[in-house]
Amino acid sequence: MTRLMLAATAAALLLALPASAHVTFEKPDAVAGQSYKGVLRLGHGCEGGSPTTSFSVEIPDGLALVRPMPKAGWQLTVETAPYAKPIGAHGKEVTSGVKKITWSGGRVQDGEYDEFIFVGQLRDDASGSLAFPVVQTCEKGDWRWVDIAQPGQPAKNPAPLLKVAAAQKQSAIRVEQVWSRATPNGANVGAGYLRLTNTGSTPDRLISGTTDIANRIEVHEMAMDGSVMKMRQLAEGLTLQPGQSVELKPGGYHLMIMGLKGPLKEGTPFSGTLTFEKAGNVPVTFNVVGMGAPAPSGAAPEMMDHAHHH
Ligand SMILES: [Cu+2]
Repeated sequence: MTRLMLAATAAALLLALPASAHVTFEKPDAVAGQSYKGVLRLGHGCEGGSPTTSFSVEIPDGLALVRPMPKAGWQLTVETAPYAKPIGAHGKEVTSGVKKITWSGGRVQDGEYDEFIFVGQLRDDASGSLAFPVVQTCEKGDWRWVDIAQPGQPAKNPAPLLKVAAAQKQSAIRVEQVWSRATPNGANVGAGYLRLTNTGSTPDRLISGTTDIANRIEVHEMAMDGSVMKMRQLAEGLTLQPGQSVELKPGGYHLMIMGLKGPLKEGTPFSGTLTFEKAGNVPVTFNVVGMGAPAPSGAAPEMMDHAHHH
């Protein structure tokens, strides 16, 4: 047979299969880092209408902590293997888990429909299409749903695919009490204050900021220079340890709003963006209090007054 004839035969076989031929997931979309219930749908027997007597599925690395659902009338067996990397569960490190599930000894007639179910946890870094190769064994013959489509070449017997979307990144940095003071006409700098809390499990760093109403936002600290309190830019940014809460307040850490394009006016809030090493860009809105007004209630009390000289 020529290669062309083989291809034509394969195409004819594909066309001969009913539309529900493939083994597929009831829910083929999932989100990284979330739990997933996989329902694999079996729609037909093997060639010649032979009834299905065994169904096995391989679990890809992207899905961990897998537990299969038993089926009445079927014997359940699992194969476990070490994970490429451990995964945390209930405060413990889990280093191995289910890599293959087989339901056997049951019977699904060709004209019947059945489901094979498991649950698991998608890893945080799972992405793209995860393939779950399935072998469907019948009284006569089997179907191996193990093929992966290549560019320009559809899979003949496709493995069930689960499309995993990246997790929506939730910022670990909590920003509260964002405020500033009105500035006199002609002033080219202002100050910004707020409370930052790192609710995550890794350190992060406030590096800088931007706002439409000025050239840039810097992170400053007040420090003793001999007997004189002076401020200076934190070139490395302000580090926030996990669980740490830091007040940026008059007399302490503060944001320096550099190159004001106009005066800051009491009662006219302005928006900006703070840039963190890990949390990325976090939008903020500064409420502007009067020039001589005390810190807004809830904000940190002032430790001392200081003038900014830039
Ligand atoms: Cu400053």
